[in-house]
Amino acid sequence: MKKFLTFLCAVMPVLGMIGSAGAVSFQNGSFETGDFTGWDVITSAGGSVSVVTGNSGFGPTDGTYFANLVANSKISQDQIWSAGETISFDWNFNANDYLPFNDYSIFSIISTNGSMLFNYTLANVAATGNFNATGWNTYQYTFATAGSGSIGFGVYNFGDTIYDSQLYIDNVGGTAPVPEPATILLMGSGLLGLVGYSCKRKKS
Ligand SMILES: [Ca+2]
Ligand SMILES: [Ca+2]
Repeated sequence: MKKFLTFLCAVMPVLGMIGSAGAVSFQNGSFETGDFTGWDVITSAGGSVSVVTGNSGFGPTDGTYFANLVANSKISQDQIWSAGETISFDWNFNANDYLPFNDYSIFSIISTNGSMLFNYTLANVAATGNFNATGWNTYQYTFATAGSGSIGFGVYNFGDTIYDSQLYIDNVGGTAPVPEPATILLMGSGLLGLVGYSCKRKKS
């Protein structure tokens, strides 16, 4: 038993380090507080946001609530991420307009230094169809390099300021990177070294 405890003492700090290399952790990523606690909200030109239990026949994909973004509005959170980390979210674009008024919705990542790292159109009226909804989809994004910045979702009017389209968001979260074989090897040899060290100390 004592030996096992000694082993645990040696291993725990290393296990701690594995998880602390900068990981995305969304606050209130499923909007289950019933409001936008943890989120930054920006609205312009008739835009509005709300947290709802249902809209236009759609319910949440996780829990009781989801975010409802209308017209010109955006929600975001500042995060720190590590290379190989994946974030995931559910989205549903409800096009409440007709072409050529090509309202659109985006997923964006803006670096802390202000540069746009990723700006992706989730859907627009052209792709969805006049007055159509995409239904719920899941989108995943994996960071190639470590960094920090603002991760956000937005919906925008195009060509007019009426017939406001909507973007629904739910179940926003991140998963830790899967260690590469080389990393596992390194960690393994590190653990062996630590165990060896604790054994040596016991003998002397
Ligand atoms: Ca939810
Ligand atoms: Ca519109």
